Amino acid sequence: KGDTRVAPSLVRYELLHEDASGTRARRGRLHTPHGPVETPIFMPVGTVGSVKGVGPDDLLTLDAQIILGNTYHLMLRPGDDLVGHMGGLHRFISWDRPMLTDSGGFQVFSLSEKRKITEEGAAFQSHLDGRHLMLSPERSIEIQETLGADIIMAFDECPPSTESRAYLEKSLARTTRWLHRCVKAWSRERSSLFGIVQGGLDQELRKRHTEEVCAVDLPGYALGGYAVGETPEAMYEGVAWSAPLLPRDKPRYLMGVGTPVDLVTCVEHGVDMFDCVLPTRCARNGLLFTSEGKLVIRNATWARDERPADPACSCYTCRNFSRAYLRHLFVAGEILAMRLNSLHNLHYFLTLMKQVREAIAEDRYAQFARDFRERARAQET
Ligand code: PRF
Ligand code: ZN
Repeated sequence: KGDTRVAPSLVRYELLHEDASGTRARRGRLHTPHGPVETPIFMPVGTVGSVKGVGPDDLLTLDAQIILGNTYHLMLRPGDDLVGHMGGLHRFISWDRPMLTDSGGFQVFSLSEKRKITEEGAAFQSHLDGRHLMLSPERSIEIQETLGADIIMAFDECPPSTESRAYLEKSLARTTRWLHRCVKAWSRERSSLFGIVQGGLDQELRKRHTEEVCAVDLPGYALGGYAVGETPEAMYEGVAWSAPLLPRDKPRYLMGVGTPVDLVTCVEHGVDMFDCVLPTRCARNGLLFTSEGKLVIRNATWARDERPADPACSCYTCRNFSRAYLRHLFVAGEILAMRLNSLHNLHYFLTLMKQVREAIAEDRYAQFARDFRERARAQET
């Protein structure tokens, strides 16, 4: 346990209701210094300090409750010292609702060409200008505290599942030592630290690491190491098995997930928080999530279609524009296409989570999830 200081946690999870229809789904509320977050929640990703294509005013209209930023990107550009100088990330990007930052380890491994991991941390070359840099547990916490997010993440390694068992064991033990270093470096002044459980799909490794991470009393815990190339079924099985190992009275965050069906299914297993670039990235590629399935807006089929992208949607895009216009904007490469598509997709994800919360509150989540998956399957064919 190490640190025995009694400090009031800045982020506090209130478990409001557990679904009584036979799932592990939970309704909760996360109290943060920038206000409450109703869970289960989807967090739009604002990697470099902007949710791509939409502004803070749009996010308020969409009723986004919390957004995510990335240590890795922001330390490279514009730099954490600059953001600190400008009064912190909230002030810099003009967002006064809750924010979470990821620790950077995962991004070093997915984005940086040359990187080397040691006990000290991760040495890497910037993917922007090739600068040699270092990210350690202490440095990651320092950067995240300078950025000033409400929730900050422990510095972890997410090893590829193709690594040997010997390597995975070594990596997990090191991630645990890194967690203890993060806890020691954490000032507890403004940001609340969440631990991250790794262990891939191996039940024994996952269980052991869960115990090591949860032995540290933290305001929340995350499941890392999922959605990194395994099939959705393998991920669901892993989450179904490992989410219940996390403490019931703390929020559970499944990192980097996922599709609408992923969200609905993992909520069923007791996950409270999600983040993913899917809605915004797909929007920029002209792929819209709708109540009728996925819609490829560039298709010539829509050239003269007067209907909105999703007739069942009440977002700004669907209330005002036809498929024909959205297709035209996309084909013409207009910037507005990205914004309108992003507004719609984010509205879809956020509204889905609102429906999820209502279904849990009304003890009908099992049926809700079954119906949702059934509809999704029918739309795929
Ligand atoms: N660790 C961290 N961030 C992450 C992941 C992880 O394992 C993932 C895996 N899906 C996404 N983002 N720190
Ligand atoms: Zn819409």
